Amino acid sequence: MSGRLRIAVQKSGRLADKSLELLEAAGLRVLKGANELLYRIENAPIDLLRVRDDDIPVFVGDGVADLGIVGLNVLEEHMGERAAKPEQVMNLGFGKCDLKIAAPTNFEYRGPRSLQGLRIATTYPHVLSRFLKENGVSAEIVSMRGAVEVAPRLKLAQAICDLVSTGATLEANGLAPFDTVLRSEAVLIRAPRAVEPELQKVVDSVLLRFRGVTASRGAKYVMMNAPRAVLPEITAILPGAGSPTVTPLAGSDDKVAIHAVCQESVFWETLEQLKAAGASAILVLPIEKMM
Ligand code: PRT
Ligand code: ZN
Repeated sequence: MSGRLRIAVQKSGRLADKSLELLEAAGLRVLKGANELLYRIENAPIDLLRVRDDDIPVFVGDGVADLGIVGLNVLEEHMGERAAKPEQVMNLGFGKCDLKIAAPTNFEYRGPRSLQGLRIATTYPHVLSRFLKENGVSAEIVSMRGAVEVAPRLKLAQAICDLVSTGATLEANGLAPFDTVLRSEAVLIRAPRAVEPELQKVVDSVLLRFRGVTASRGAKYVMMNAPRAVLPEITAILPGAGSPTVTPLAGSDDKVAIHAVCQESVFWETLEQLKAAGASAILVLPIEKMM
């Protein structure tokens, strides 16, 4: 292929903007040209193949694209279908939703066995079939293309298996969630065959930068001064930090400066605990890049 790496992304929909934001955050400048199918990356030999999300595992599996950004739900459904399987490389932290079993609110659910012998409507027949099999349940799967939430009202099925994020769609249709079949988010996938050697460097760099972007999201750099004696206590309070950097403070024998990268949110409560433990001059800074 033409010396340029191809990344398949959703053209429009729930993952489209977030995928472009991830690329931009990784320093890849997206040129939105007249060609609707292909966008070019200005500062790297990369083209974005803009397609429907359902086609992304197919293109990446077949090697038409080298990488792809797609919901785990779509990837898992595809895995039941095709011979050429893309490889799942990393979770990307956006597009989170759950594939759930739902039914009219008065349904008495006592675990997957309650689904025995029922008709269940879904757009995810493979994932649902795997879930039923794993739980030793036999039920009839009604495969639909969309609007699954209306199936119980139309007496097409007694239960459904569909994506839920806020739950508003279920509620509006008199349904309630009863079980989780799959927790999903956007994932990066890779073609099963190797790319040209000079493009492998581009792949490595994209992976490294995506890891950096996802790791630095929500991460904070925390600095403070404290007596050396309370160091263990302070380390225990800092959320999701590895071992902090500790440096002596000029003109003080027992006081040190403590610097740490916190992977989780740092709340006011945390700062109050640090202060109570003896820390002073506490600063919390956002992290722009991480590698
Ligand atoms: O056109 P194309 O085929 O590319 O897009 P699409 O219409 O198939 O998919 P799209 O854009 O709707 O979603 C793309 C991906 O976003 C999905 O495959 C999921 O990985 C992820 N995602 C995250 C969601 C949701 N949240 C979500 N809430 N996909 C769909 N929904 C739907 C759900 O199916 C249900 O109809 O939203 C409704 C429920 O939402 P709540 O908030 O009412 O619970
Ligand atoms: Zn789709």
